[in-house]
Amino acid sequence: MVSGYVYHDANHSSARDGGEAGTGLTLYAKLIPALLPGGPAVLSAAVDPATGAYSIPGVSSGLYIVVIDDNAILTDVTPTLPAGWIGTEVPDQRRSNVSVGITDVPNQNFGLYNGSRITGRVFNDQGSGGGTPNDGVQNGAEARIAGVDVRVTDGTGATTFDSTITGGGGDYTLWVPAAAGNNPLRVVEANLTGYLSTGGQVGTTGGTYDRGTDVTAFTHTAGTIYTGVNFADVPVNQHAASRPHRPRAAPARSSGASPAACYLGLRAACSSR
Ligand SMILES: [Ca+2]
Ligand SMILES: [Ca+2]
Ligand SMILES: [Ca+2]
Repeated sequence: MVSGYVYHDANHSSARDGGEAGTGLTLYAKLIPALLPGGPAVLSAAVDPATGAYSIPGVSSGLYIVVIDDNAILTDVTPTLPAGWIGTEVPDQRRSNVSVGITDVPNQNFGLYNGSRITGRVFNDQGSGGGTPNDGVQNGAEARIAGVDVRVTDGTGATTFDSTITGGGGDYTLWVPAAAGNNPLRVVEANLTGYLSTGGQVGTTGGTYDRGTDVTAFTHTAGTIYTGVNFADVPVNQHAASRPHRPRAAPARSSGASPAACYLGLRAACSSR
C-alpha cells in the first residue's frame, strides 16, 4: 500500500505541520509505473477532502511515480490542481522513485497552498565584475543585497499580505493568500539606509515598475507562481563619489554628469545646455 496526505499547507512550510488538514478539494492520487512515465496509471485513489489522507492498496512490488490530479482518469498522468492553488512540498505534484516492496510505503505527502507565491531578489547595481552600473539589471558579478525589507500589499497599500527580509543570497519569497482575489497588488521594496534605487524588473507579473515609489504593480491571479520580481539599488556614497559635486544649474557637458546620473533622475545635470 502506498499512502500519504495531500494537505493544506497553510503556513507554506513545505511540511505537514500539526493541524494542517485536507484541502477540501476533489483530488486523486495516481500510481504510474516508473518504466512507463507517460502512463497510463495502474491505480488511483481519492484523496479525503477533509483529512487529506489517501491510500492506494494492492500495489505490486516495483518502482512508481505518484501524481496528484483533479480527476481519476488513468490515462491522464499530467498533474493538475484546481484554480487558486499551488504546490509546496513536491511543488509539481509528481513524486518519483516511490519504491514498493513487501512493506507499506507511507508518508508520500504533497503540500498545497491556497494562493500565490512571488520570488525575486535585491542586488547591488554598481557594475561589479564587468557589469553595467545603474542599468537596473543584474549583470557581471553584481552582488545580491541581504537584509532588505520587501512586502506585498493590495493595490492601495492599505493591506499588507506578507513581508520578509532578503536572506544572505539577497533572495526573497512572498506569499499571497487566494483571498487577495484577482486584484491589483504592489510589491514594495524599502531600500537599505544609504541606498538609491536604480531600477526594478517586473519578472513574470506582467506589471510595471516605478522607481519613484520602488514598487512593481500588477494584477494578481490567485494560484500563480510569480518569479523574477527584482530590485536594483546602489550605495549613495559610491554613486556620489563617481561625479563631482556641482550646482544644479551647471551645464551638462562640463559638469561631469555621467549617463548614470541622468538615469538616476538628476535631470538638471544632464538636460541643460
Ligand atoms: Ca506546513
Ligand atoms: Ca547592472
Ligand atoms: Ca530599490
